[in-house]
This record gives sequence, structure tokens and C-alpha cells, in this order.
Amino acid sequence: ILFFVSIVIIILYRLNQLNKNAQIHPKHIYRSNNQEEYVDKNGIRVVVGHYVGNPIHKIPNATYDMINTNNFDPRPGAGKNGNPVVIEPKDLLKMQQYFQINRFNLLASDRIPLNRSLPDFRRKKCTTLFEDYPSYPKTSIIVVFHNEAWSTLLRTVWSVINRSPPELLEEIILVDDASEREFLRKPLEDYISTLPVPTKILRSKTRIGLIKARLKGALVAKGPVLTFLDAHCECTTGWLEALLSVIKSDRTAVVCPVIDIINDDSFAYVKSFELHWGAFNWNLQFRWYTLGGRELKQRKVDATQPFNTPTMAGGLFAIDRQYFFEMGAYDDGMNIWGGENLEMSFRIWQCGGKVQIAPCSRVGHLFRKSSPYSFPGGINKTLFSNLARVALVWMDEWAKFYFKFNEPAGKIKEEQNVTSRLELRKKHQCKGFEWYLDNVWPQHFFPKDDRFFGRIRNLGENKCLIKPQKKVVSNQPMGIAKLETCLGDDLTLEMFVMTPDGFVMTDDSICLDAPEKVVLGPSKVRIMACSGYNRQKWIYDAETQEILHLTNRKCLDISDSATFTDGLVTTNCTGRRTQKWALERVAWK
Ligand code: UD2
Ligand code: MN
Repeated sequence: ILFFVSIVIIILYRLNQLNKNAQIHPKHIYRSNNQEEYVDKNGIRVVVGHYVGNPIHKIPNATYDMINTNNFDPRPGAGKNGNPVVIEPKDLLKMQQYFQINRFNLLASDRIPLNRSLPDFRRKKCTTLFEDYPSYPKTSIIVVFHNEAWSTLLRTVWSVINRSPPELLEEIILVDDASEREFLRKPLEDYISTLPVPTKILRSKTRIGLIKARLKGALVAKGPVLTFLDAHCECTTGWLEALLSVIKSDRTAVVCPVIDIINDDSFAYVKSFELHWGAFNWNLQFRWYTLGGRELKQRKVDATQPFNTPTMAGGLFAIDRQYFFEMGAYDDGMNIWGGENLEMSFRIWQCGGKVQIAPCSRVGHLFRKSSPYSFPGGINKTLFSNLARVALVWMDEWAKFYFKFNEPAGKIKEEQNVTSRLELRKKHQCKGFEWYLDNVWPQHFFPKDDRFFGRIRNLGENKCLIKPQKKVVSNQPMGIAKLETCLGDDLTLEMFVMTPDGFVMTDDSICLDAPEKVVLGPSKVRIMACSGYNRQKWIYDAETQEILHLTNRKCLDISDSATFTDGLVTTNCTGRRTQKWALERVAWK
């Protein structure tokens, strides 16, 4: 009897387990904020996630074998035409184990053939614009990697080979930044020796980071143009011609493709939003924001022409090789990851070049929610040192602004030796950061002398306008304009800028916004993506202390509706106390 009871218990237990596994939804682990990290006995950094909402499901670590073996196992047709890959319920647990290794769905990636087809999202006109491509300069493709997966790395390489005119490919240079995986050594060397385009691997024995790794590649490159890609990209038809054509006509242009999205869960190739350019927030984090007015206008005339962008994302761009070195290549005082994209963007713009996006060039990039590798020296120290260097060399007095609101960077700024970079800036007689803000990014939200910067306090309630916290698409928060108890001096949540045009803006390019026309009653005021339209223009009357909407001519006020607590409205100006505001300047220089 005992025997049978045990058997029944075991069967029930197994069924229960299977059932649990089947219920695991692929989205669960990576959305988890409950992650543990440790270094295992082989010195490999492992991340363990927990299923959200169900602590019973602890995900087993990726095993040593999973991490160190090449598990590439292509299935015909998987991911075809950029379609998502579906993992059967029975493999979901395994999938989550593999996910930890590179922080993307490695199991899905390993099932997609290296030469999968992709959709062509270009405008029709793009297909006829580059027929003179044989006259374009040739390029070396440079891909740096650290512990990249076989399938993503080689799909990057094959997408280059399959979708670039061979006449334009000088060579492919892979730079291995001290990867630990066995399959990235001899097996990779053997594999690339069979490729139809000359391909070489450079190795760094020690971890030098992506900036120095790219420099290493650039130094041996023979092509007149350097084209950089991350190690998990997929290029689509026409991508290279559209980049090289810009450089052919202007050697001082640094050109980026439109970056589409390879989904980290499904590996679907997803079209990205077109009307974006690259900029950055007060913490010097790269951000996509809505295109500036001048560029929008230009797009309406011809949406296939390259347009200016204040900064580049960093990973995907082409540049004339001689120009790259003439202009100071990269700052080799920067380590591991981060900041080099802003450094190069500021430098190129301030020293007479331009950074552009070529809309006929589309390349997919695998965007991840977290970084899979270690940061020797610590992630914060590394990143803040790199950003401190950017600020010290290129941002003039706005460096003070950055350091004031980013203390960890401020603390290590003295350790940075940027003498040679400052000399470079002098040698090229580069313009200042103010010129850059005024001319390259007039829509910026940095505190120039011509505008108010500080706290906006309501005198009726003695509370301050606050930046909404909810993040929506493209990382721009938005929401109903609200007041909070006013905080200390250095709290960026309460800092606003009022531009001479009347925009009340804050970090992340969000603006105070109300309807242009109001017939009856109060109308809600929101804080949302700056659009440049009149609905976001305000007038501050220092005498009456009212904040007046430019077009609806009503006053900014606190709603007295019970269902709309603390939300702001525009309503008829009556002179009541809640319509009075103090603009309190905050000093930062
Ligand atoms: C973005 C850029 C990336 C770089 C970075 C800031 C895009 C699409 N990507 O982050 O190119 O500019 O911002 O620095 O614009 N790598 C190394 N050694 C290291 C770390 C990374 O070789 O120590 C490689 C890595 O394998 C990858 C590339 O550098 O091929 C970029 O790293 P990432 O993919 O983690 O950066 P990403 O896309 O988050
Ligand atoms: Mn990347």
C-alpha cells in the first residue's frame, strides 16, 4: 500500500510541476525587478530571476554547459521575414534559463537561420535613389563583441554579406573584447575563414571595453569608410548604399541608419517610429525625442533625405576613416561602455561636422532591458567617469549643471585627466556648447541664461509643479499636471525651464500643455511630449503673478473639482490666490 501511495504522490507531484511549467509566461521573468546576481564557480556572472507574482517558480540558473556551448540549432523558416519565434510551452523553462545568459531570448535566436529574410520598411523612392552606388567609397565593417551569442553575432555578419553590394565591402573586422566562451575562439575562426567576404578577428586578451575595442578595429581597417555595428544587428536591403552616399557627398557627415527593433523576447523585426531623433536628458542619458521643427519640415518635402540629429545612439554609424582619425577618433580615456556616443556627437557638431540619420538605411538592433556583462570597476564608476569626461571637455558651464544634479559624477570629476581632449578641441577651434544648443538642438530643455530655471510655486496652496513619474513610450513621462509639497534645492523633479517662446519644459522634453481653445469651464492641463505647438505656450505676468495660456487666454489654476484632486486646469482669470504663481530661480553655476 505504501508503495502505491508513494507512486500516486510522485505522479501527482510531477503533474503539478508540469502544470506549473506550462503556466509560465515568457514575459514573467524579465519584467521582474526581483533579480539576484552572483558569480558562479566558473567565474561566470549569473542572474537569477523570479517569476513575478509567484515566488514558488524560481528559475534554475543557466548551467555551465548552456553558457559555454554553442547551441545554435536553426529550424527552417523560423523568424522568416522578421516574424516572431514562438517557443512551445514545454520549452519555456529552458527558454528562461537561456535568457539569463545574454539577457535576450537566446533559445529563440538559436532557432532562427543566419540568413533569415527581413521586411523592407523603406519608402518606395529609396529603392531608386542609389543606382550610382558603384561610385561610392568602400567600407570596412567593424563589429566589437564581448561574450556575444553565436547566432546573433553571425546573423549580424550574414545580414551584412547578404544585403550589401559586394563592391562596397572592403572587409569585416570582428573585435573580440576578451570573451570567455570557447565557441568564440577556434570554432569562430574556422567559421569565418569560409565566408565570402574577407573577415578577420582581432582579440583583446584583457577586457578593454567597446570604445577601445572599436579603436583597435579602426586602426587596422583598410576601407576609406568605417561602418560600426553592434554584434546583434540585422541589416536590411539598401542599408549600406544609403549611408555611403551621404559620406561620398560630404566627408564630414557621420551617418546613422534608422534603428529598427529586434524584439528581445520573440526576435520579431519591428519597425521603429520614424519621426524621432537622438538627444539626451539632464543625466546625459541618450533619448529618442520627436524631431525638431526644421527637420520635420524638411521631411515633409522629401522623407528620403538625410536629416540632422543632435546625437547618435552610438552603435551603428558610418564615418570617413581619415575624418574619424583627424577629429580625434574616440576618447581613449573612456572605459567599457557608455558616453562615447554623446562625446562623438558633441565633438563632431562643435568642430564643424554633422551627425545625420539616413532614412533609407534601416538596421535592426536587439534592444535589451538590462546589460548581461560585468563592468570591471563597477557600472556606476565606469559610466559616471565616461560622462564626466564628456561634460568636462565639451559642455562648458553646463558641465556644472550636470555635476550639480549628478553627484556621483561630480565626485569623480577631479580624477579625470582630459588635457589631451581639451587640446584637441582647441586645435580644431571647436564651437561652444551654447552654440550647439542654439543651432543643433534649439528645442533643448537646458537652462540657458535667456530663460527661467527653477521651481514653480503655487501661492494659494504653497505647493510646487512636479514632473510626472509615469514612463510611457520612448521613456518620456507624461500625465496630468500636478502639485506636490515643494522639496529641497537639488530635486530635479521640481525643476522647470520657461523658454523665451513660452514653453514650460522640463527634463526628458516634456511640456506643460492645454487645449488651444476653450469654450466653457476649466480644462485639464497636462505635462506631455513637447510638440512646439501653441497649445504649449504660456505667458508669465510678473505683476499679477498669473501664468496665462497664450491662445486660450485663461489662467493656470488648481482645479476645485473634487474628482480631480491636485490636477491643474486653465480657467477664467479671477485674481484668486490659486492663480498666483512664483517662479523661484535655482542657481546652478
Ligand atoms: C548603446 C549602443 C552601443 C554603445 C552604447 C553606449 C546602439 C544600438 N547601441 O548601447 O553601441 O554606443 O550605447 O556605450 O546604439 N561590448 C564590448 N565590450 C564591452 C561592452 C560591450 O565589446 O565591454 C560590445 C557588445 O558586445 C556590443 C557593443 O559593444 O556589441 C555595444 O554594447 P551593448 O549592446 O551592450 O550596448 P547597447 O546596445 O545597450
Ligand atoms: Mn547593443
